[in-house]
Amino acid sequence: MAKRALILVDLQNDFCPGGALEVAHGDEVVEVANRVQKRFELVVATQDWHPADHGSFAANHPGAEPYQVIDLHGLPQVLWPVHCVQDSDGARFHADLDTARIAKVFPKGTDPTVDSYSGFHDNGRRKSTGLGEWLRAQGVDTVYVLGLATDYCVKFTALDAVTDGFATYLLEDGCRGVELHAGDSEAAIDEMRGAGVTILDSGSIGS
Ligand code: VGL
Ligand code: ZN
Repeated sequence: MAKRALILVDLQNDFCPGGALEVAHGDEVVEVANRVQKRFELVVATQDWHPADHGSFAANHPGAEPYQVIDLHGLPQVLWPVHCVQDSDGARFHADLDTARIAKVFPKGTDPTVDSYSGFHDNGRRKSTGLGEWLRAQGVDTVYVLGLATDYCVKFTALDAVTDGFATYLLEDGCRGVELHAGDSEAAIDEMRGAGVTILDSGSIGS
């Protein structure tokens, strides 16, 4: 029998309307997250959790503007508005998210020198967040992913799950994208599908 876990990606205020890095309709996925949790015996969450001096913040690069791409210690880095600063309101989970069944939260993006879109590894794949090892220790071989944002953290989390050997499903209606460029979310879905992620709607896994 497959042992399944649900991974809730970055369901945080800063990625919801009114937040510092708002994703259009990002708050709409909270209902999906709450509804599908009961289909899983194991639920985990990732949390974008940056120190104020994080290298992904445009504000920390004099003269730079948000959404510009720079080289950050050898990796291309989109510069973002200051978001999800540790212990700030913006970094907290959306107030309507049911957190009672979240077995463990995996913070990411804590190293100021490298960003971490994936819930598994930093963008340079130098360090693990511990998520993959923890899931394996629980006997998990299958993961379902939803959250924010489709074209960044959701995409890289799902791709890493495949790379790490998990059977990987994406609940597409439980995701919304940043869409820096129109079509980014659709391209991300195509990329995930091409890598072996099965794309589903939350309605297809029961309610
Ligand atoms: C994210 C950009 C910067 C995300 C996090 O959660 O998709 N995007 N930090
Ligand atoms: Zn971030």
